[in-house]
Amino acid sequence: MKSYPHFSQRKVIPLDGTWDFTFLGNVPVNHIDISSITFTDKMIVPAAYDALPAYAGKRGLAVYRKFIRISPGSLARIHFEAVSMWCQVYIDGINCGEHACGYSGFWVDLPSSGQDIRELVVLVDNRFDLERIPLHEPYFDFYHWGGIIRSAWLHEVPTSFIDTVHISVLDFENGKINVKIKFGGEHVDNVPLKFYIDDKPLTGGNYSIQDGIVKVDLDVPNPQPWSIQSPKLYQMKVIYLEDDMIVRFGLRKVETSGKQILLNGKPIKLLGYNRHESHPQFGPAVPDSLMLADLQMLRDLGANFIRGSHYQQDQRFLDLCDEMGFLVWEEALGWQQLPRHFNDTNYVKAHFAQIREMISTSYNHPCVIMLGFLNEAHTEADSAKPLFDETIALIKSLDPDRLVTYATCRLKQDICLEPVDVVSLNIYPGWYPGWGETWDENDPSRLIQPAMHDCLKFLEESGLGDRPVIFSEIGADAIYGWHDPMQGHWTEEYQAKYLDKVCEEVTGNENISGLSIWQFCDVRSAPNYYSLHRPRAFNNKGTVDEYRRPKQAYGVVKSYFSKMDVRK
Ligand code: ADA
Repeated sequence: MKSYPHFSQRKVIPLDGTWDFTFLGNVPVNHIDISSITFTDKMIVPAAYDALPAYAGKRGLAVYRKFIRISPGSLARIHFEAVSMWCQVYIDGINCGEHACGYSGFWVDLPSSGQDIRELVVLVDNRFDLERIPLHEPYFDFYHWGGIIRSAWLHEVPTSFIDTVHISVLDFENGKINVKIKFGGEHVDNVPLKFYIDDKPLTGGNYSIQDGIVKVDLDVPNPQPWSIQSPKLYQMKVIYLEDDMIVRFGLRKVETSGKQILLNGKPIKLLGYNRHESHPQFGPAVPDSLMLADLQMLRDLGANFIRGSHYQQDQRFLDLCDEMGFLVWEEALGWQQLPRHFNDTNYVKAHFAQIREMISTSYNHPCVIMLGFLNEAHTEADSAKPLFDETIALIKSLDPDRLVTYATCRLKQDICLEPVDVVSLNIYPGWYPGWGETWDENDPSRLIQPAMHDCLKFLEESGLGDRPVIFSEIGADAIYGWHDPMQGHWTEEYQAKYLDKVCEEVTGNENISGLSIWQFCDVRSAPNYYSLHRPRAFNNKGTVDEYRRPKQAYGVVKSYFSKMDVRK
């Protein structure tokens, strides 16, 4: 499934499929002689090589090769939708660039050549290396895979070409939009452009370029809003001589009013789940059909909201959310970052780069209503505040029509919350200690609702009660198929009881604007000592297991969410 943008004139060739492959293992990246590599295997793109039994658990340097045909003398660039965790791209032995964030899309420009058959080699590394790959840490509670895990595309472009088309909705009811086109390649002062909506001509003319950008206000004919129950989407095609780009957008507005989140001017309660991109067979490189199956289950549960934890989402998934009417919180890669990160220039540079990539890549999705970052970072630390303030300011400047938030698990010590639009709380009363449980406890789920009330009271008293609050993570592990009369931790019964209390509170309390249960499905976690808390080295808090088999809690959540009818 080709995610947007699409192209009707530009020559775009898919690079998915079989590549030559070899796994070099634990070798230094800066002493690789590309010309002397022997390719001993094959690999599929997209795929995570370490999700395949032959390379399961292996960490090291892998090398991919594919011979590609590029029209002699033409300019070409490759769009990698995601390579995990680090890569370096070579064409005919020439280093064309590298990238280090396993879930973020990026482009690599290729030098032109008189040859038509070109040798494309990609070094891919899934080892942890804070110098080269500062955004990935081995302590995160999800597995870090290796490979060209999302699709790659070869684009042949003219000397001056369309780089991005971003659509901002100025007035969703009357269909007023602003189209911002960024150009790449040779500098030009003005450009002839034609605009089409759903293939019908809208307007055209010569436009002067300011700082490589053209901005045009346009009116969408007979505008219909995008909503959960009626997710109306439009295609905008921009033609620039022999180049073009087709993006898809929806007319919708998201804002807050006091404690409420409004979609198209109406209050909405967000009810749903955190979802990792993960499956035992595929790792993070899940097929389209699994994405659809997950969304069909979430729709069956009555959910309208998905937090894409904890990294940039697959564009195919966001396209499906646009089409099926889901609201999404997308966030940049992060998990409990520490002061050593906040004070590390290398880390901070990579952090802002991935924020920019995320915003540019997902800009046109109506489903994305909230942007987050740095999940559960140590926001009690003084050194966190400047980074959080700067990050929130950057997001607001680049993407002013979306809500900004981050998930905190340290509310009472958090010093960074002031600028957020929505307060998002990750709490685990009744599961992890620290919420008033006692050793002779026989039902820690009794602690859940008091803890939620305590958070709300704290927010009121600390001046943060003036905006929406959502519980962005709350849940309990259950081993699929484990039933026990004691109904203690790890049983399906305890998880069902736990989520019954969570959903009862959220659906019955008008001061709570949303919930994303942790989590939709069980996912593979880090294979280190942390696994002592992770039976099977999985995070088992899924309402379905890793094969999407429903646990007892599924029926409980479905009964509450469906009663709220938040998909109407
Ligand atoms: C944190 C974290 C999640 C997961 C969860 C858990 O809230 O954000 O990724 O690790 O805890 O299951 O403990």
